[in-house]
Amino acid sequence: MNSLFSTALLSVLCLGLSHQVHAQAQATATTKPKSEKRTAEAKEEGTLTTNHGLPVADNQNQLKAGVRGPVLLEDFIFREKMQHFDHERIPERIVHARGSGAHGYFQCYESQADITKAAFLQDPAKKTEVFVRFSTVAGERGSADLARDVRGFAVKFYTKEGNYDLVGNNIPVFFIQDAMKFPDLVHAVKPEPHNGIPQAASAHDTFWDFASLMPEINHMLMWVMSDRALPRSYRMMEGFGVHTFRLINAKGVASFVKFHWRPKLGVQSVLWDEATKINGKDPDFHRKDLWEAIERGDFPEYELGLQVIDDATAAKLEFDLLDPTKLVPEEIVPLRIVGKLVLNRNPDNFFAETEQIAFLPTNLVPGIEFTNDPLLQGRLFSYQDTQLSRLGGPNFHQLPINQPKGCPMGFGTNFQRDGMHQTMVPKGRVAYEPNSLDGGKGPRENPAQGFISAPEEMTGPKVRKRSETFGDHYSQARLFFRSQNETEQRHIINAFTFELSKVQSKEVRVRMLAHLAQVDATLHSGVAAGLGMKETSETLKPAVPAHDLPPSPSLSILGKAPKILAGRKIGVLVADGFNAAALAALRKSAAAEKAVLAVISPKVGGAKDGEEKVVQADMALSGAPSVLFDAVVILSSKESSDQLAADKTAVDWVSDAFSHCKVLGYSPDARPLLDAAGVKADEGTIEVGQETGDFIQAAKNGRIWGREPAVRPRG
Ligand code: HDD
Repeated sequence: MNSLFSTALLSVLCLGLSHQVHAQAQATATTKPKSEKRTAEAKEEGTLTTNHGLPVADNQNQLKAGVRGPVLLEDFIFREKMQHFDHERIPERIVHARGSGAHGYFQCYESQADITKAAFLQDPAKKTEVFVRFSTVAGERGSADLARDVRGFAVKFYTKEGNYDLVGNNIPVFFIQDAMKFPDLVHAVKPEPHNGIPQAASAHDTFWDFASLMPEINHMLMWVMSDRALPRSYRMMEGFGVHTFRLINAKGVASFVKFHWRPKLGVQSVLWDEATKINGKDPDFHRKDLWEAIERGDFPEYELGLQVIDDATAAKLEFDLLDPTKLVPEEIVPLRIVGKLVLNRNPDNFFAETEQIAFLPTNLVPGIEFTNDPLLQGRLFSYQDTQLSRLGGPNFHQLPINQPKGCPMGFGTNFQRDGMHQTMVPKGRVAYEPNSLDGGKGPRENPAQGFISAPEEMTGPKVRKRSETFGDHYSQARLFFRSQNETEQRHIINAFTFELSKVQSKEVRVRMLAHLAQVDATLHSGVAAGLGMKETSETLKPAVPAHDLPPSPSLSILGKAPKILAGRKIGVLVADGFNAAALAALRKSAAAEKAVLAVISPKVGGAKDGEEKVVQADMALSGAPSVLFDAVVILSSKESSDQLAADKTAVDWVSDAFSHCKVLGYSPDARPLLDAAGVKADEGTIEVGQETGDFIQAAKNGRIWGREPAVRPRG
């Protein structure tokens, strides 16, 4: 029987199965009764129904005129099911469409009453529930995690004074200074409208055209071209409130504040070449990493740091605190660490929670206020507005994930009524205030506890104008670039070169080079050389030329990388005849360091150790490229190493690990594979047997950056 015929016959047989057979099969597979004496009521309990409660007898077949006849329009059970399905999707977020969320809590270390009256920052014994959503910005909902992009870091605190949302990013500055330009920025970076290309990428003409015409973007460009835009994990990423906010204490004293999240695991990034490969082999890399860490009880933690700035210090800063393209160096205002955020529970349902959560920068609590930052001021309108179309009306606060569940008053203790998707049933005849008919039982305003905006003086003419104090677009870009070490600077140069190489308009490339020349001569010459462009870039005469600021070491990721393996992943490639004792020793050391170890073998069924015992693999070689791991080990016999040396997938596994500067452990017999992969001995290539100490120590120190210029000069 040929295979086409047998498949066809099989499907006919399957279609012929009666619904009873299906129902029986399902009962055995999923709902096997615990006791033979299953009662009629118990069966009723598990009965599948329509949305209106009608029990469904057959969930396999439409209603037809004869078993081989057409479907009847009257099949309301089918129509209801299909209609619900047809409407399952809601509009994706215009930005930050792709995200991943988690529940957890926030706890302050001590009362912050001296600077703010916010209730969730007062009592160290109190845990405040939170939901956090991490996201990429430009890509659509189905795009890949490792795009070169900013990451969203949005935290909803369910406080007893209502929800407080800190809707931040993993980069402390922004592309533009005024929200008026936000739609233009997003249109420029999103896929080009005529052909919808490219997805989740800034490397195209419209983004760089816009960038080259907006000098205020230059500081942010340094960050997005740096490895900050390629996080290793959401667990290893900083977060920032970006804008300057105001804190107000109970006495009414106000100070400026910048919010920072610091990951306990330190900041870590991947290389651009790794990012592009991860996107292909494991596009959910970040989402899976977060989910799996929480599932195994390895709860991501971040500390909340505040840069508190009094008015006198603010007046001395040489830039305007209201300008969101500027940061306050930590060397000038150090962080005050005030509490921790722990993510300890995965969502039960992605759509209901991660997709339907609505963050609003207007969700404030007494003790925290806005400033006049013109980017923030525009956000105050945009988020509430976008939820109306995304979540279908003004009652999105009633969705369980958006309800202010920390607040004893609950939601809806006011006289707002009706609207699409109203799920409450307000009682009584009174829906207004003041009134004399509710007997004083209805809600009333409360000046003692309610939110009162700090009485800030407002003066000035009505103007559409940018403040001159926002005029310096290059000094902090230069500060960032010059605060990076040589490796980090090389990565920035390579990123600009890659992105601008994808730009077809030469005029745009020339304009961008002119900006880079203002930022730093090495940056400019590196990118110009990478592009092979000799055009002069001397033409730009900025209104405020860059001036030198003292470097800020805290801006370098590598400068402050912790020497730990916690939360990192070691990939061990095992092939037949490998040394079982070495694997056991590696497992033990990895566990001691709180690292995760994954065994990879040519086949997922596993490999035989030297004693012929089969050890199961966690992943097969073809689905587990070395880019998924932070450090790698190869354990094999001489014979299996010879075989792998002729297998391109295995050779790539090793040569990628080497050229991505990873620490590489190997059993002596694995040498032929290493040679085939072009591995040259250095301090990061380490023999592993029962003794694993040197390998672990080297892996804790991080990548072997000294390798990079020779093996991967273009990134
Ligand atoms: Fe925004 C979503 C962060 C500027 C308009 N933004 C959104 C999310 C984050 C940020 C993390 C995703 C929230 C979630 O997970 O649901 N946005 C920022 C930061 C900004 C910023 C840190 C600058 C400092 N955003 C910004 C401006 C505007 C918007 C200037 C418009 C005036 N942002 C939106 C939006 C989104 C959004 C269109 C899309 C989905 C949503 O709001 O709920 O309204």
